[in-house]
Amino acid sequence: STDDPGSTGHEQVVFCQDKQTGLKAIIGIYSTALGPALGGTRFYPYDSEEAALADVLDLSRGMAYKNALAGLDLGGGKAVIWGDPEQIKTEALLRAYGRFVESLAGRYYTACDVGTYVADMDVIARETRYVTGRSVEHGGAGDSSVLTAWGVFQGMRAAAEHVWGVPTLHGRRVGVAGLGKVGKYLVGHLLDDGAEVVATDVDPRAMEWARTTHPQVSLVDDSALLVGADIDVYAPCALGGALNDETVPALRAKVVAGAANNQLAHPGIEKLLADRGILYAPDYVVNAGGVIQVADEIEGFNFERAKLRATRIYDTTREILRLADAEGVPPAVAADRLAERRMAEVGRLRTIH
Ligand code: NAI
Ligand code: K
Repeated sequence: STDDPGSTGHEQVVFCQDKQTGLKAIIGIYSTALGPALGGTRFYPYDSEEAALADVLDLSRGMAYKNALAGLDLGGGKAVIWGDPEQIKTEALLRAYGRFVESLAGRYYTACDVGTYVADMDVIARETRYVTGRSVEHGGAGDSSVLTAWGVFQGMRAAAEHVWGVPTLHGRRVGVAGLGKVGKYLVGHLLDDGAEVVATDVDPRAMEWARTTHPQVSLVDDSALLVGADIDVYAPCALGGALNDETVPALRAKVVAGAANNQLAHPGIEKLLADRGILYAPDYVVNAGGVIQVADEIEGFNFERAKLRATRIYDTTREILRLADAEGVPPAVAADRLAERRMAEVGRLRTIH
């Protein structure tokens, strides 16, 4: 139940209001067992305060699991600003929000999410130190899709090894749905590795990008065609819910590994995938390269160090797939267990209650 934040396991939920600027925000800290809570700020016109609260509780919990498995010394948090960014986002509102983040004295670090951008983080940074995802000019990590794509590729290699015995996509047909910031980089890594790439995007400009920069990529008109195509690996890199009651039965791939958040449309889909003999590399495990990239800013951004950390997504994915086999559970369940284990073990050292 979200009526009582105490019942959801969150450490702290902070409601922020600034009448002058119209700011209404909720900061959710699920866990600081591993370190300060890190997670982005979503700026969204929720229908109600209840909807905003439900989202922040859910997202902050998800970040705790993602950061734990990314091997970061960071806990999980997230924030939502309730309102239409087109209507109310101003310098003053973002700075008022930054002061609330500062008031938590480092228990929560923010970053970009839906509706917030690098430029917004630069504004927030004028009021607080506890912000990542800033522009390169301001000491930031810049575009996080670079290491997101690299990490997805590493997770995909681990899944390929689990199924075919070798950690490469060489000679495999990989279907990439969504040629956005992440999908574009992913296509490059796949081609470098010797994979055959089939791709699609709803945006004609993205299709044109593929046609002109990578003529060897086969293009299909929509993602339904990609799902039904003769592919070995399916990489959802567009929106959430790619794995649902329609797509899973139609899927011909043996492996699913992609960047999109919340790929499983509802609980139970992980079981449906397992029943069909499809190996699903959990989204939040393989797409952690982005948070790894922005988290590195806290230490002073170093691309090579961050890339090395994102490369370890290969090892983590491997471990999760082994654990899933050993415990007879879908990989999504094994991932949750591994994250919970790390939070409990390290949290105990830190005597957090
Ligand atoms: P983006 O917005 O740059 O790219 C998404 C692409 O998907 C766009 O080109 C869009 O036209 C296309 N698309 C939308 N609906 C589609 C459909 N039905 N079929 C085919 N293509 C469709 O987003 P970005 O940054 O590349 O992120 C992709 C996914 O990865 C998102 O779910 C995002 O939440 C997730 N993600 C991104 C991270 C990052 O660092 N950028 C980090 C972790 C997750
Ligand atoms: K907790």
